Amino acid sequence: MNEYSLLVLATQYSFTAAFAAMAAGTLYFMMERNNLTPEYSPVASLCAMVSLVAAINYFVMKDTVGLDGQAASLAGFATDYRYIDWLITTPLLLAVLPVLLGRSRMNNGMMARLLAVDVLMIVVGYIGEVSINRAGGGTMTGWWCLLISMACWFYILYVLFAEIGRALEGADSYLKSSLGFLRTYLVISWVVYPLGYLIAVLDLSDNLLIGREMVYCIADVIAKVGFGMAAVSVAKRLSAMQWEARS
Ligand code: RET
Repeated sequence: MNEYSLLVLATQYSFTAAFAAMAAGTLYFMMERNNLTPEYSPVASLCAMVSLVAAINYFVMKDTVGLDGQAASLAGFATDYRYIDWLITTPLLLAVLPVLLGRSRMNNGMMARLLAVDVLMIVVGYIGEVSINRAGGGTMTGWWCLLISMACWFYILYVLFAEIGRALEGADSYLKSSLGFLRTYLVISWVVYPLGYLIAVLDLSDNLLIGREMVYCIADVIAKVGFGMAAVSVAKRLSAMQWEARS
């Protein structure tokens, strides 16, 4: 039981690394905010909020996982922290796309529906994960929650691709291609999360459950700081286009 494991050690350190990346991201987004027009500055504000919330959560999480290469230390980690983080950050991340799309192109409560369904997806996923953790393996509740949460995820995909796709018809070609890129980035970077849940509900090996935490740390940086950097660079270009059109 007291066996030293490199996988455990790397996973433990990945929490500290993710904390540092989120903190650096926050500083970057706050500074970039000054380079945007008022219409697009919320993009940088949203990204800074996302990385700040994550930095705070990682600051707390890193102190609960230990740094000793012992699986027993990592076992004390509460997945609940992750869900608290996702509950706050995923709606903020999703809100970036409608802001870039522009108020005039948004339709009947697109933003509100996106955010509500996203929150439902995370809350239901949390209920499932808690039931799995309590039972120490897959449960019926866990499977039902997966099903409902996946349905929410598909609804989000529908809004991102069908509705935003329609809203982009006739839009400027740069806006079309950059939003197309950002939504694809978002979808791909979010796929990791339901896969991590599957590892728990299928009750796969302990090493996979440990590795899952390291993958989540990396995925979080890609989905938050990486996505934010791409979104801010789009917002900068759109801001420059606005300035040019005005001068
Ligand atoms: C759950 C439960 C199982 C089904 C699905 C899920 C989706 C989770 C997602 C999380 C995204 C998190 C991000 C965090 C950091 O930036 C809740 C695991 C579909 C999509 C992007």
